[in-house]
Amino acid sequence: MNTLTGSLADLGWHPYFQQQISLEELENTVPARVVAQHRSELEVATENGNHNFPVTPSMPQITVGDWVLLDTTGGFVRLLDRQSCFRRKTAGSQSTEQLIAANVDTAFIVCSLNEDFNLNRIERYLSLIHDAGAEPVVVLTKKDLCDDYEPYQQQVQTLGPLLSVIAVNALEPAARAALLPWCQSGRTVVLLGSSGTGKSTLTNTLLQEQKQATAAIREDDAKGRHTTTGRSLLHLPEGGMVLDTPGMRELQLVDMQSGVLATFADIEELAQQCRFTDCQHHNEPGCAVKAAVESDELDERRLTNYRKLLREQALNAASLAERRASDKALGKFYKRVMGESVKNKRGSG
Ligand SMILES: Nc1nc2c(ncn2[C@@H]2O[C@H](COP(=O)(O)OP(=O)(O)O)[C@@H](O)[C@H]2O)c(=O)[nH]1
Ligand SMILES: [Mg+2]
Ligand SMILES: [Zn+2]
Repeated sequence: MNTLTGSLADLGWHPYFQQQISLEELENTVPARVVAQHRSELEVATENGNHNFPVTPSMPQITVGDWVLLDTTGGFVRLLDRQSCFRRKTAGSQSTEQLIAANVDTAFIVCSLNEDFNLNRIERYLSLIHDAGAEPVVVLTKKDLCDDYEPYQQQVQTLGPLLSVIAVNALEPAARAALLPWCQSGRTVVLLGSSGTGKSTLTNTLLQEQKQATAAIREDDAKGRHTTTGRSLLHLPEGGMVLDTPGMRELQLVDMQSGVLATFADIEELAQQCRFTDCQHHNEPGCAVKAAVESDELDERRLTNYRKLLREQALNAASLAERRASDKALGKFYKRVMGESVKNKRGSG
């Protein structure tokens, strides 16, 4: 195995990816990181600079942050297994899942210290991040517009004793200093959060450059406008990479029971002490979860949200499975019809 060069490592190349490459591939292919999605092309970064290659129907679903192998002419060879992957159910009733980003080390949950502040929403993002396999950091923005931010910070901290919670003014260089530990060389960060919370502002502060368009907030409803459209991985001066995302209005969880359970590990632990192993924590005798709510050890809001997110992900997982099954059946049908038409052509020809 060859040693990691500085620039590949800078792009986020880890032994995890190196291990997936055969000796033959090592000689005949080039690793490339997907840094942007254009209309019908993917932009990749390699040790020898960036270039684009076209997306074809035979390719697997590829997203920003993915590692791919290219042949010597720059053609797609294969997608490498992901170390982490962010997915969500697409907006609307259609049961399809969308990949948001891959191979991300840290996700900043960006939430402003105004009307946007919402513990339920933070728990939703935590579930997504735990499921993806990344480390969450809660970044509370607009500290300068908040009279007393500490109570908010403490509320977020109740979601997990080990959770990093940082309050910043995203417009100030101090925000950059506070977030630098997660932005070192070879690390990849994604910014998640509602529109108008300051993700693009933070990105610019981290880049020390006004690269991302930001929106002035409408004072009346504390909501920003959608200004970030494309998604691309940007290089930070420190060597890390950052992905700004547009606000996702409807962040539906999909098939991520493990993410929800990890986010609510405290409830899972309490549930171990319930008298019945299948306790639903409603009115069963000997319910340790209900007892914790009554003694104020557990926030009732948290229990309610835990139930809601579990239900939602189960529902979405089921509709997605149904969709996958019907896609598969449709695929088989097409294959059969196509096969028959080929046979017919042969027969008539
Ligand atoms: N005062 C103040 N304004 C902020 C802060 N963070 C963001 N903003 C403003 O909030 C608006 C929305 O920010 P933007 O970065 O576009 O949000 P995004 O939709 O999450 O990318 C912009 O006008 C920013 O200048 C902050 O910490 N303090
Ligand atoms: Mg933005
Ligand atoms: Zn119980």
